[in-house]
Amino acid sequence: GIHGWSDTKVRRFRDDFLFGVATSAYQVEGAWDVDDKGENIWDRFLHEHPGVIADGRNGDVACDSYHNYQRDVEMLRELGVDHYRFSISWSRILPTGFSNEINEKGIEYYDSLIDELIKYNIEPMVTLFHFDLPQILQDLGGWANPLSVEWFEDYAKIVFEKFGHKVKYWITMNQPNSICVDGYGGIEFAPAVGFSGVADYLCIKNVLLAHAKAYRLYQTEYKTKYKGSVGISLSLNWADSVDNKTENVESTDLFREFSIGLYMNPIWSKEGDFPAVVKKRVLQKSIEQGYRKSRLPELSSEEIKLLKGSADFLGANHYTTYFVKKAEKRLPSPSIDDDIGVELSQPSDWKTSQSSWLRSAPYGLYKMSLHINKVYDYPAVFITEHGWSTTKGLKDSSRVKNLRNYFNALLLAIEDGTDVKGYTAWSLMDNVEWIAGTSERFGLYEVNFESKEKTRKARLSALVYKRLIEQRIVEEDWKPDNMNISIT
Ligand code: PNW
Repeated sequence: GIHGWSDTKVRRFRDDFLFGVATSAYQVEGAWDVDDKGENIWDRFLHEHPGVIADGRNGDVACDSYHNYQRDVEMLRELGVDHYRFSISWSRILPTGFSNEINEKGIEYYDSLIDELIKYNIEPMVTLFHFDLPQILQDLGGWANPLSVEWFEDYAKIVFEKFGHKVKYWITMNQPNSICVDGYGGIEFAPAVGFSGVADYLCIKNVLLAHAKAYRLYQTEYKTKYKGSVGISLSLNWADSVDNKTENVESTDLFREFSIGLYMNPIWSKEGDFPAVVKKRVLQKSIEQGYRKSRLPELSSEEIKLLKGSADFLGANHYTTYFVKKAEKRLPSPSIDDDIGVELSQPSDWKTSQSSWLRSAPYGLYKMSLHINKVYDYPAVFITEHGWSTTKGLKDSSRVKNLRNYFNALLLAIEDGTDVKGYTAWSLMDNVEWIAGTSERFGLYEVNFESKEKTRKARLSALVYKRLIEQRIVEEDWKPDNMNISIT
């Protein structure tokens, strides 16, 4: 049943529930051209268009984690986390994008990081792809080229060969919707193709197939030996109708099919394939627009089979909730926005963060969980990202409040049957927030980007998270001031 939000029961995270923090390669490593690393699409995009970055700071140096990984692991030990989610930079280990040339210095870096984690009993959770495609592969069309599926499989094979014996948790892709809808549909995300309604759909198909190929590769060649799990991280924000007008309720259903179903159905639905309503809608619009067939490419029956069941867990990146309303104006077409035909908003009384798209709505995590359970029959879930942005400063009470409220929602979701294995906070530390540069800070640790050493300092939220991991409850009389911990 659904619980009230005001009961006083103390809920607790199971002892085997895993707590961690996350980062990604481009956002923290720096050393963009050090030790033979190849150029990737974020290097190229921000070098060519420095003006798009809010504060002008790109990932050339970032947190310099390439040289500071021991300090990073020290912070993980301070926090007492069970796992660390980081990503491997494809072009750091394969400078040509292809597997013909392996950069041993790149391999050494990840080896050292992984060994340091294992030394302190911290489980590495490795993302294979977090937005940073080798530029040379982009020049060949990137994820719009169906051959990208093979390129990714080759890359995954190298990674599994090199690190498979040490890593038990794998994530193939981070947020296909960001990769495709933002990067191929839009222009504010590398590679900034800007061909919405066409390139985004080609990309989604190939990214999902590449994921599935890597999953099958692990299953056939490594699973028996190494016994790890392989999942994919999807952007799973919740969406509710702005009111109960039929047209808005229907638009909300459609929006969920395009933002959740499009990525989940091929892997987790009984029938497999893209959602029928999405296929129908894009086909109809495409024909009206004079295309010979749907702009959304089909999945063949083999592809449907390959994708179905191709994940050991669902990596859920959850940040916020939106209200949905049927679009009043005609949107530019073709585009995925026009195919969906909605307007999104957030109520003004939801607490704001430093990011325009991010307001606090903890109930949305709860409702998202119920939705996933109902539609996909209680899949195993790992929260692979959840976070909050602020400005500089160590007293991040808004992050602490957001964290605490979402943990209460998560505990309710678990009580109602959601199979959540763990939680991963975004992020361990401030980093390069794509085109927001360092103007939006997501870190539990603050990074001083002006300093040569990129000094890290614990924020209040780091101490609160540490305490929560120890206690495994969200304390009843919790307030930053009466927690008996202080920041210096
Ligand atoms: C994620 N939204 O992106 C990415 O995986 C991280 O690399 C990024 O730093 C982090 O979240 C914070 O932005 C998102 O609009 C971007 O809901 C946008 C949304 C969610 C996640």
